[in-house]
Amino acid sequence: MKIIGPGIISIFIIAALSSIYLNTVLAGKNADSGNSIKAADGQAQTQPNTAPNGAIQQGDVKEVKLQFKDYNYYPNSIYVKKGQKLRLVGDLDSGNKLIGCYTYVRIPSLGIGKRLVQGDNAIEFLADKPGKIPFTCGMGMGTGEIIVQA
Ligand SMILES: [Cu+2]
Repeated sequence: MKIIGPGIISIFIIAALSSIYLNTVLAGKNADSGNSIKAADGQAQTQPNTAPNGAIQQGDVKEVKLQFKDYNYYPNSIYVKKGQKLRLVGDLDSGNKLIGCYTYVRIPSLGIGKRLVQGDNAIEFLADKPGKIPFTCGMGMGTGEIIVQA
């Protein structure tokens, strides 16, 4: 035990030091590159890509900012791929923010009706079958559709 003991301790020290070293190297890498983040579980996460229509695609979640423009929702045709989660985030702050009953979004075929408020301004659901999903504002003047592509 007197011979083995110090040996085991040194192995522990080496392991601990190399772990600290690796963490430092990885952290340094993350600070430099904006494209890839190594998560704690070792899985790479991709930064969101901004599409021309302002939609953000991130993993299997598509995030779309929902605004008010020309007396309707903007965008009012929202494309999502089957199997993706769609996260509609209501704009409540900008010059094109949702106003009045447009802050209440109804998606009848999904049984969704929600008032978007500060701190709780998103609607998220899984687009699990292809087709068109109509949505309206609280009073039905504003309309749009979510097109789920196969
Ligand atoms: Cu309305």
